[in-house]
Amino acid sequence: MVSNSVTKQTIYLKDYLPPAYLITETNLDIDLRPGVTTVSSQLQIKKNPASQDQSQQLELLGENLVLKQVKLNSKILQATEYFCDASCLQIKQVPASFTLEITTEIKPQDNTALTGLYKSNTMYCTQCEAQGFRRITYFSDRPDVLSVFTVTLHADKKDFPVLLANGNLIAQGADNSERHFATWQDPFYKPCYLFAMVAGDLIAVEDNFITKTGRLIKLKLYVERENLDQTAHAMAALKKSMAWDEQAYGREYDLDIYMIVAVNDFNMGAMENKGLNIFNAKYVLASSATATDFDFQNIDSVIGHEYFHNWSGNRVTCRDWFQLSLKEGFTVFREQQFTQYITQSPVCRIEDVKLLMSRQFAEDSGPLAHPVRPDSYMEINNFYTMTVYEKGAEVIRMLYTILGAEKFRQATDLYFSRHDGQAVTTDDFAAAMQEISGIDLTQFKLWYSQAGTPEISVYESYSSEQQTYTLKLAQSTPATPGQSEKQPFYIPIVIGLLDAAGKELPLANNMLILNQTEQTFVFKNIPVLPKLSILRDFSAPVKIKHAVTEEQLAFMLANDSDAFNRWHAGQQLYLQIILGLMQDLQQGKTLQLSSLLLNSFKSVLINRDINPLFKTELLTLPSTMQIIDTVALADPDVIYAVKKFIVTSLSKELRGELLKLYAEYTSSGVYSYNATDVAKRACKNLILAYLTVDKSAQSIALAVEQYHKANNMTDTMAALACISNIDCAEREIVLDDFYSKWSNNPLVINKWLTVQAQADLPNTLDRVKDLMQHPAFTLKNPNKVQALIGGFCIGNPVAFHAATGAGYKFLAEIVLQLNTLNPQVAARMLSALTQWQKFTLERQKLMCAQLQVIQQAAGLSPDVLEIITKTLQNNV
Ligand code: B3K
Ligand code: ZN
Repeated sequence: MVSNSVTKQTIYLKDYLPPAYLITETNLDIDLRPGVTTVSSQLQIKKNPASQDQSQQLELLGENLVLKQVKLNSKILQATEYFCDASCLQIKQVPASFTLEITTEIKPQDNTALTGLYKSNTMYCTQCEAQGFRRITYFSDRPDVLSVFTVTLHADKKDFPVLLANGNLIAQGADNSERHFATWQDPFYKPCYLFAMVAGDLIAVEDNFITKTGRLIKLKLYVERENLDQTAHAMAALKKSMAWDEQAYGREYDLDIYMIVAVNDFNMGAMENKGLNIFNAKYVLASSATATDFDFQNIDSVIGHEYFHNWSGNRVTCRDWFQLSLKEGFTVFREQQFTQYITQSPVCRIEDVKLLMSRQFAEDSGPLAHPVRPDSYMEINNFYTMTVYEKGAEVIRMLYTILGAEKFRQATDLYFSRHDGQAVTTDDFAAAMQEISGIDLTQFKLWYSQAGTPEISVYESYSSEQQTYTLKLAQSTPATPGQSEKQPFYIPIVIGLLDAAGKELPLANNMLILNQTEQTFVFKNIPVLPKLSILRDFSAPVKIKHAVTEEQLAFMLANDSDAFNRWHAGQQLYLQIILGLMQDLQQGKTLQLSSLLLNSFKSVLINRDINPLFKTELLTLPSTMQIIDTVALADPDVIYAVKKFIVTSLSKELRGELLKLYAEYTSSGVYSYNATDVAKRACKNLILAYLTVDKSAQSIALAVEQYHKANNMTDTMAALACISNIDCAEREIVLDDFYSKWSNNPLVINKWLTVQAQADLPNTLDRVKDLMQHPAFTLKNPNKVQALIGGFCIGNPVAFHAATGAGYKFLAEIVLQLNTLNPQVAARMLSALTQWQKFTLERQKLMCAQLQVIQQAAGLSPDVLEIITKTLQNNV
């Protein structure tokens, strides 16, 4: 470990102990002033009867606080009666039950880490999950200490007319002629990570929701005045979410008011604070002029996600941070079900799995692989990962598949009622599932404790004499850091069998449970050699190893009745062809487009029975990241050349059909965000990308025409992205035009930054460097960093992984700057370098050199230090 870095201990799940003291009531008084903010707390504390700890010492956690005073049962403590340092406050001798009053000072205006209490432009706001509350006051900052909070805020009346905290407003008034106060009380016991407060000059859009028992809930969405016209979609999403959670899970909202505040500077998407969600403005603000279809869809998902946390997270919370997936995996699954319900499209599942396959699979096979329930962490913020969220959701989905909808619902009812008001574990969740289903889930729970993506090898045989079809499945899971040996998982594998005409063969049971290393399943009365459709709807987060010919894949792409597997067969087909062409290229052969690919692609393209949104998925090649994950020692330049060859060839061969469909899907009507129009726009814009790949004058004209005619942001951005990939005179003209139209809307300008960062041009890195100097950019705003730096380093793998190593050097410099400003964002950007072992040896060397530059820098945050150390130490 580097000695000059901030050291932080590794915390282990096995060391968990219940808290020695409980804080039953928390009264906070927060006096917001320009120089210093004073936080006075009054805590009712008592010994925890469940704790074995016999000592009478109380330890509270703190960070970046200036302690002014401590009182125990109204008596001021002398410095000798307590110990206080940068990270804790210890009181040596406390009674079994007492009142503690603490006064601390903080400077939110200097807080660029955006955790704890900080300022976003002129507004004060908070982010406490996971461990931000300790940056506000000394506290038992752990999720299993639940308290009733009463919070009084004081601020200048003119600059901060709106003062909000969790729960209900119970008092408000003037402190003097310039300052005012508001007192909020949240009657529900909650851990401090769910505390929130906001003070600002905001305006609220209001609506109501009537619950299933007839209670009237006031809904308030707070935004800056100029954004008032961009709130309708978010409000509608909230109402849809509330209704869905009642119907799908029987969950009713509990407080009388639900507030959402949109904030410009926010480290992630949003936060589920009790009754007062704080949102990244990106997931609230939308109008047809400013937001793409994708933005509208994200708003539905994120609003739903945070709302669903009110039960899966808030009413029933986590015992410790190792249990994070208890609330996140389950809530992502609930959000996925909700999105499926509102869109009714197979594309939902495809999108979820694409994310899992391109990002989580990579994480699971890299140096940072960890179980859904990690065993240890140095910085918990590094564990808000694809594994905890997305694989965690797949684990819940498998339970749903195994139990069936009805039993699953009974089990969640039991879980919610049994653990309401408690801080619990993933074992408690599984216990409810086990009790209702009667299935022993001991082996299933390995999904929580074992990291790595299982690989399932498939072997088939058929006897026409006996009319039996035999399926042999073998599972193995590669070693991951700290886990060299793996036990077999309990895996639900949903299958179908098709005859030669593509018709389903009836099966008594289409869900196989693979729970041994090897298993054989025999199907009787199968009249013909069937075609296997395996892992339907992606019934488990595994990789299937099955030797299938390109012809078979083309057949499944054309015939499988399972939409997901139809898409997956297409992806496998593209992948096999891409891998073959990559070999040809490396052997110096001339590339040739396979007629099978051309014909399969064409038949999907011209098929009138396929919904255009589904068609868009079927016509999209696997992402570069996914191909990198499939091959050993990836060379992104080779992947790029092959993908380019395929897209260019298809575009050339099918230009007539593409142009015809492009015209057909182009609507001249008014913009509306509805399933039919969204589907047509998506397909049309994919076709535009195919058409413009030849960079011809005609193609440029087509994209420029779309850019100028567009009456919505989806079409505008799609056209801009195509033009921005071409080095032509029109490029700068439209980019300037876009900037001048939208320079006053930071969210829209972020799209402009991304489109340039993702450009398929040789000088993109220079452009990104220039844009960092542009007034539209600042490293202090996470959305801007994500848009420009993330857009390049994560969203443009070919340019980032340029053989010169310039992209790596660029990222290392940025990570070091961000390390001091905002460690969470620094760690997130660093993820682009963590997959170094997947690339060519030359690139590996260049990436490692930059990882070492970071490692040797002074003052690394625990966030960056943990990732750097594991990335360099763990050979996979
Ligand atoms: N629970 C928050 C994430 C907090 C991240 C802290 N680093 C948002 C969500 O998952 O709903
Ligand atoms: Zn969440």
